Amino acid sequence: MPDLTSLYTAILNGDAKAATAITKEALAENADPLEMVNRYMVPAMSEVGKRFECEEYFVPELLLAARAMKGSLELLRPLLTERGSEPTGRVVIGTVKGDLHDIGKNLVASLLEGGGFEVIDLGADVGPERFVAAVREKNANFVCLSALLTVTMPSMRKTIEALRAANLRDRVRVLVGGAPVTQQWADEIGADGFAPNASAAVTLARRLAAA
Ligand code: B1M
Repeated sequence: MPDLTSLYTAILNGDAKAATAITKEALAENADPLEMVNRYMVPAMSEVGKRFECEEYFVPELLLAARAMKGSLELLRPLLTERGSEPTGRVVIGTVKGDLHDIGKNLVASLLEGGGFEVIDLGADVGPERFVAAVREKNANFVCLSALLTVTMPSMRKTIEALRAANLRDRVRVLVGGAPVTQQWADEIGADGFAPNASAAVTLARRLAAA
């Protein structure tokens, strides 16, 4: 694995052009895409968050870093989603209502695809009624909810309640995740599981699919 500190720095600086070039180079040198994500790209976004918190960075810097991260992820996506032919399960995924953060959710979606799941990605700012409609239409057996803001976490509970009201709750496993989400929160809102990161989400979904 080449030293990709420059990828970390490019994302931190919001330099999408450099991030894309470094990603291409690394892939040409057979770097492991998942290791690139976990060792360099996710830590860069965490540092962006820390700088935002201490007012060293503001929303424009967040947007630039997100653009750089997304550009690199787009190149890695085909490698992260490679899988065999038989789907392990069908997942409806989305970031909950009021929340526009979609980078982590996209990563979870890619790894789930790579882990053998068929994934229906509803995007960000998804209301409970859209999750309900998608589960019904697509006959999904998993729902993955992402939230990055503490103020949007209650939308997770509302989505679970909406699934219950539509008599779909027993048909699906609901998994939750996102930076402010915890196992305790998952238990409190009646979710079936919590995953702290994308790889853990795949492990959990596979375990539940096999149960
Ligand atoms: Co925002 N933002 N943001 N932001 N942003 C955070 C989340 C924040 C923690 C920054 C901070 O203060 N340190 C803070 C939230 C504070 C809080 O609620 N406690 C915050 C804020 C305040 C805001 C705004 C309100 C800022 C403003 O406008 N004043 C605003 C809100 C907009 C809205 O959503 N309505 C806002 C906007 C934005 C941007 C649009 C500029 C941009 C998002 C761009 C995009 O996503 N397209 C942005 C960014 C980039 C961030 C930070 C810096 C990085 C998020 C990220 O992409 N991380 C973030 C700081 C941080 O998280 N430390 C921050 C990388 C990503 C790979 O990690 O998303 O955690 P993450 O996903 C992980 C796991 O959490 C897990 O797996 C993923 C991969 O391992 N996971 C799941 C995620 N979803 C899962 C679902 C699952 C399982 C696992 O299902 C089973």
